[in-house]
Amino acid sequence: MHDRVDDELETALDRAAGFLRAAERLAVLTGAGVSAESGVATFRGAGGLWEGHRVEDVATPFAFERDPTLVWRFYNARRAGLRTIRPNPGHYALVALEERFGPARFALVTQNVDGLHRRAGSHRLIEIHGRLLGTRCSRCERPETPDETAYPEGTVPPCDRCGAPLRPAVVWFGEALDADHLEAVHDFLDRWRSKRLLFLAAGTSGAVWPAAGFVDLARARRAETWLVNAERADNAGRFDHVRQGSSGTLLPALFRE
Ligand code: BJW
Ligand code: ZN
Repeated sequence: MHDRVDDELETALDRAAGFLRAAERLAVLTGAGVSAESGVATFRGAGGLWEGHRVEDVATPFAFERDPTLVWRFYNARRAGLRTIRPNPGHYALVALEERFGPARFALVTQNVDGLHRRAGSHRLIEIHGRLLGTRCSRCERPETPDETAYPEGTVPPCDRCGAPLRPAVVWFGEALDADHLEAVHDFLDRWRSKRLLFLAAGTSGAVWPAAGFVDLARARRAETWLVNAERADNAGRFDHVRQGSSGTLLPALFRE
């Protein structure tokens, strides 16, 4: 027999499935929580520190200028951690949604740099905070290259063109997001404005901008907005519907047929 909590969840699941059936376009924003069940550490909340440093202290251009070996140590450890992890049911649910909506009516905007969405099979993907397994020059225009290297402790790789320190191809605090990425987000939201839009955010604390404000862009286009997150996100009040729980369980369940 179902208890009250089960019934409430069932009602929410039915409502979400109803919204999804009615939607004609789907924009999804994901954050670190979606990869938590794959074993990737989140940035904030429990376990959000790395060797006592806040992410705001190691993920900035100033930190890299001040102590590039410390910053590389942080990224080497995270690169090494990627070797043993796999996408989880939350990632695969988003692949299924992309297949269902088709490439033109689906966009997955991720703040995650771990590459798990791509490994799961998502194609319509905008990686707004870059890639952990990419390297670029901190000074010149040397193009980003795929790079899985975890560099030896205490070393900083030099650019083969200009000799300046290479850096991970991620977006740090105080750095502008790639203009092409922001344009792609706006283009998707503006395309077929007459078609009903659903905006779904999952596994993100809503603490980091501009991603935390994408829900407002969607609302301005009369989207129905949903948030699936383990804890109350900073921007939860901006969503029409908020479901608390794990994305690995709720994404496959909420949007089942
Ligand atoms: C689960 C779960 C499970 C757990 N299931 N859920 C406006 C107002 C105030 C400040 C600003 C503003 N505009 C810009 C700023 C400054 C700044 C900012 O936002 N600061 C805030 C801290 C206040 N933003 C920037 O600097 C951005 N740049 C910019 O705006 O440039 C403007 C500019 C223009 C022109 C010239 C120059 C500049 C850049 C932001 C870059 C963020 N980079 C990082 C690091 C990437 C590289 C790396 O990985 O090392 O991106 S920071 C870090 O936070 C990372 C993440 O992508 C990002 C977001 O975190 P996320 O994904 O939300 O993770 P968490 O850990 O915060 O939350 C996880 C959630 O999951 C939790 O809530 C859990 O409950 C939940 N969860 N398990 C479901 N199983
Ligand atoms: Zn260079």
